[in-house]
Parts: sequence; structure tokens; C-alpha cells
Amino acid sequence: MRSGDTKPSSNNPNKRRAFLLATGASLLPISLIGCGGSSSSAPAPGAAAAAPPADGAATQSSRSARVEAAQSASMTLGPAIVVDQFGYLPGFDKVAVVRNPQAGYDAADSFTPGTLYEVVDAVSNAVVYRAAPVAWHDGATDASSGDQAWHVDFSAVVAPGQYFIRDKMGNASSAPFRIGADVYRPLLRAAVRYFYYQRAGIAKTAQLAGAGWADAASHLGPLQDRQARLFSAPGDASTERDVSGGWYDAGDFNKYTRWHAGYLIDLLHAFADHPGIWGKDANIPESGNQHPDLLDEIKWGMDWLIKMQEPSGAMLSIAGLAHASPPSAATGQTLYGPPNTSATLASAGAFALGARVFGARAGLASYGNGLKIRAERAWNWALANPNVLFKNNDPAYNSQGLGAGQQETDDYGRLGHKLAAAIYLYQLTGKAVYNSFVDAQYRNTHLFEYWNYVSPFEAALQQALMHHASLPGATPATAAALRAAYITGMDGTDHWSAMRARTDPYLAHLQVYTWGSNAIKSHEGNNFAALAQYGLGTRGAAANLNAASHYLHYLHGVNPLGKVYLSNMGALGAANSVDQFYHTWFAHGSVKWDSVKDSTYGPPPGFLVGGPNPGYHWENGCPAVHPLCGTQSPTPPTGQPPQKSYVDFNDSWPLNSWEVTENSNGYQSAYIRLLSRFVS
Ligand SMILES: [Ca+2]
Ligand SMILES: [Ca+2]
Repeated sequence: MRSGDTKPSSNNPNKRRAFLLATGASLLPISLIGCGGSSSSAPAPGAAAAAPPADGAATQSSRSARVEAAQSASMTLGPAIVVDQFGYLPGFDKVAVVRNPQAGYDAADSFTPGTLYEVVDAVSNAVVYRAAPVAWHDGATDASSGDQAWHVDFSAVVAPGQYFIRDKMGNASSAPFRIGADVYRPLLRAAVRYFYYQRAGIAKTAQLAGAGWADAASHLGPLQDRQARLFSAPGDASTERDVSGGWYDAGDFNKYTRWHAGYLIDLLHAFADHPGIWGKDANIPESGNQHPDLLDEIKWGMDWLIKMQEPSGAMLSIAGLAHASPPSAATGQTLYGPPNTSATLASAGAFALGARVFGARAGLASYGNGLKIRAERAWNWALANPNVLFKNNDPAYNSQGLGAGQQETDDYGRLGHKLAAAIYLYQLTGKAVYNSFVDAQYRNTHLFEYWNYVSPFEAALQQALMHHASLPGATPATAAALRAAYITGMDGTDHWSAMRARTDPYLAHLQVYTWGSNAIKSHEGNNFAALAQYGLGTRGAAANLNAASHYLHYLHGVNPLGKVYLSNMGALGAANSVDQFYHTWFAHGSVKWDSVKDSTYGPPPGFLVGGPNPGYHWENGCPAVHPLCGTQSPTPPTGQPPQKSYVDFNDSWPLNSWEVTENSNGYQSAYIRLLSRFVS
């Protein structure tokens, strides 16, 4: 940190909030495509979005007819009792949340819990456990959710089976759920299969993708990914190069190098931390080979990153792709952006970590060695070219229309990527130069500059730093300082203090809800889990993993909507999962893919959506700018307590549903990392 800077007080919430929002804004991809693109006959504008969310009752599940019959008549806009709809691990905490809405779209609902709750075996109908609900914060209404809440702790139930929670007097029941050691394994498979659907440049066969989502290889036509040209020279064949493969970034199909490198690092950590849990049964093209399918998927992504590297070591910044539904129908030209330092530093880290992970696998040693050479080449180019910027979609760079989200970052962002690259390169090569860089720079991270504040918005950097502290060769003083800072930070206001105080009635506190809040929930779960992973602090692994598990349960239904924030999970046991979300392929108005309920197929299972976003707003200029605005900004998500700022909708401009529901490979990799900690 520059000496003489005036630092905000450590307990100044406004400064801290500004910091969070600023860092969040620089890290979250933003997708803006398809202005006015819907050709379908529009329903009453906004009508779909304004409709209440699906009843939490188990309408998709015939096996739970008994549960449905027991739903309280007084709750029509949402469930009264919310649980993890996939279930719980036997030895872990289990807390159902009972809710009485006070504010938000369901404020007209009310629920008064009875004095006795029962855990019921869904097969035998036997009551296996009884507990009294405990009022959250003496009956207060929580501002983040707009709800009064009660907790029913049934952690004592450990026998594998299928259950539901029943309010004996209130005539309400939860969705059914399982208890078992394997409850999350099918989810992990679905979450990994997400990346197969996101692949560019490969045919998705009916056998692998399912008949509803089969599609020819996308973006392989004339002047597309195999003949991509520099964005500023679209008519110049001499700039052509092959940028085929990789993954569509989110609901948009562009491929952003810096972000892509980050996805690879997250997935490589997930794989390397628990190498034995990954199946070979994901039903992807490589499911028949000797490698776990997640590793195959990572290699698919790594192969694309390789294509983006120039002989100098520099990394091309972005590939901008055409859009259509299905993806194979896109015929427009592919253009790429020039190299920039940030993408090159991020890729140096991904190549280095990949070199270690792939290099240790039988049959992939030479692939790993190639990645090692690429990592050092990228590092050296970035050292010699430390400030090469490129902003896509920016008039200052004459790059309007190239990509959607802004892949470029700032000085601090580059420092973070450089630190991560140095850490992974040091582990890979043992060269002192990388270790010295970490020693010289680690105190310039926000973890130190902001009084040991651990931020879920800086998960990738914090993850790299804790990884560094675990390396046998790390400088002892550096490793000790990193560990101490992280422990202090995680003890603080927004982490263990909030968990201990049950600041959030849904037990997954976030200081702020932003665009992509479900990713931030995943990161925060991973923040707690890192304490267990690296043996940090005094609480022990079980306590830290229990804390992390509440963030997983939030994403699986322990939230004010009682919603599983993954798409189309009815067949995998969810009573109420995401019906539709913003994605170019699974587009609003599509007869085949718009929604699970109203289309032939809907979207595939397993896509994590962005989540509640109180910053959502319809297009500036609405309602005058276009009839599709309707008369008011869709409510919800508009005008709600933060945790209720959500509805399943996928309307494009001018309703801009991407701010709430769009998926992202970054959200998905964070979720996979969290989920994998609970699969054995
Ligand atoms: Ca495989
Ligand atoms: Ca729709």
C-alpha cells in the first residue's frame, strides 16, 4: 500500500460497502446482448415476470402427494417450511426454517407455527423426531428477507431415509428430502454436465445431451471460430486464427480469456482437493476414457486457452461469437481481441496449476509439461508488458460490439492475477523468483489493506493465498501472516460472528446482495470450508464445514422462496427448482427451451442461476422506450427485500432478466467447488 494514503476506519460500513460493491462490479461478468431480439408474440408485457413464483408444494413429484395435501392453506405464495430439497449428510447440522412473510411480494401470506414439529419418515409415515420451533431473534422481522422465522433443529436424525417436516398443529409440511451419505452425488454429476452444454464447437448428440438438447457443432462455419479475425480487421484474412472450442461464458456465447482462466483454476482446485470423488459417468464424450470426467472437461477448457496464446506468450483477450438459438444456428463472424496483460497473467496461473494437476496423471505428463512451458512464457511476457490494456465493447478502443461483459480489469485486478500466477508457478517450479514476488506483494492485497477483511468477492485471490500458505516452501513469516490474517478475517463481522449470531434467519449471511449473489453465497461457503481444508483457527473442521453447509442448503431451498437455484431439477428430487433463466439458447419465447413448465423441453438440469439481485432494474427509459417494457418494472424482483429480489424469468431487453437469472461459468465453478466438499 502506498504510504501516506488515508485509510478508512476499519469499522466504517460505508467504506467497506463501497469496497465490496466496487470489487464485485469488477469481477462479475455482465451480459448485454440481443437488444429487442424477441420475435415471439409477446404476452402482456411483464405479466410472466409479475406472476408469483411456483408454489413450493411438491407439484412435480407424485411420490409426495401426501405432502402436498398437507400444505397450509394460508400460504399461497410460497412455502411455510423450507429445507434442503436434496437432503442432508447424516453427521451434519440440519435446520428447517419456518417463515411468516412480513414484507415483499408475499407479505399478504401469513403463518403461525404450532408448538410441535415432527420429522416424518416419508415411506412409513412414522414420526421419527419431535422438536419445538425456536423463534429467530425473539420474533423479529429480518430486513434481508422480510420474514419472521423459526428454526427446527433436527440434527439428531441421522438414519438414512426419506423424510419431511410437519407442523402438527399448523397443518403445513416441508418438501420431502433425503438423509444419506450420497445425497449430493447426483447433483455433482448434473453440475459438471453443465459445462458440456456450454461447450462450443462440438456436436451435442442425443445420446449424450438428451434428445431435447441435441445440437450440431456451433461456430464452425465460414469466418467463425476456426477462421476468427482480429476485431479491427474483419476483412483481413491474414489475421485469421483458430479459436474454436472452449465454453460459452454464460447466457452469452462469447469467450473471455481472463475469466475463462479463472474458471479453470477453480475447477482444478476442486479436482485436486478431492481427486477420488469425480465420476466417469457424466455421459460426456470422454466418459469412456480412463480419466474422471471433470478432468476431461477441464482439459476441454484448457485446450481452448492454449489456442488463445501467441508464440510470444501473450494471451488474446477475447473471442466474440455470434448468437442464436440453438447455438448451431449462429452464422455470424467470430472476431478476437488483441493480447492484454490481465488475460496473460490469469492464464499463467491457469497453465501453471494445470501443469501440476495434468502432469501428475498417467498419460498426460507431456500435456502437463507443455502447460508448464506456456505458463512461464505467459509470465515472462507479462513481466515485459505489465500495462497492456484492452477494453472490448468500448468506443475508446474502437471495439464496440465485441463481446458483452467487460473482461478488462484494473491495477488491483492485475496484481491479484500476478500473485496467483506466482503462487502456482512457485509450487510448480520451485523457483525463488516466484516466491520472492509473493513475499514482496502479499501485503498489498485487500486481505491486509482492509484490516484482515475476508471478502467473498475476492475468493480467487484469497484461495490462492491460502494455498500458498500451505506450501512447504513458502517463507514461514509470509505463510504465518497469511494464515493469521485469514483467521482474523473469518472470525469477523460478516463471517463467523454472523454465523454464531445467526444474523441471517436462513443461516447463510451475506453483507450485500448483488448481481450474481448465488455465486457470492458459494464463495462464502468456500471461505468457511477453507478454514477446514487448511486446518486454520481453533473451531475444528466439523464446525467450519457445518457453517459452509448452510450456504449449500440456501442454494438448495433454505431461502425465502423455498427455491432450488438450479434449473430443471425435478427429476433429481427438487420440489421447486428454476423453471427458466436468461440464456441465448434457452431463450424467452422459444417453443422448445424457454421454460420447464411451458416448453417442450425447457433448459437442461443443473444450471446455477445468478440469484436475488436488489439492484435489478428494467432498462433505463422504460416504459417509454419500448412496448415490451410493460407498465412497471417486474415485481418481484423489483421492490423486494434483498433475499426476495428474484423471480424465474428470462425476458431479454428491455426487461434485462440477465441481471437476476443468467447463469455463468464462474457461478457454476464456485458452486461445484462448494458442493464437492460434501461428496465423498
Ligand atoms: Ca472420462
Ligand atoms: Ca420466458
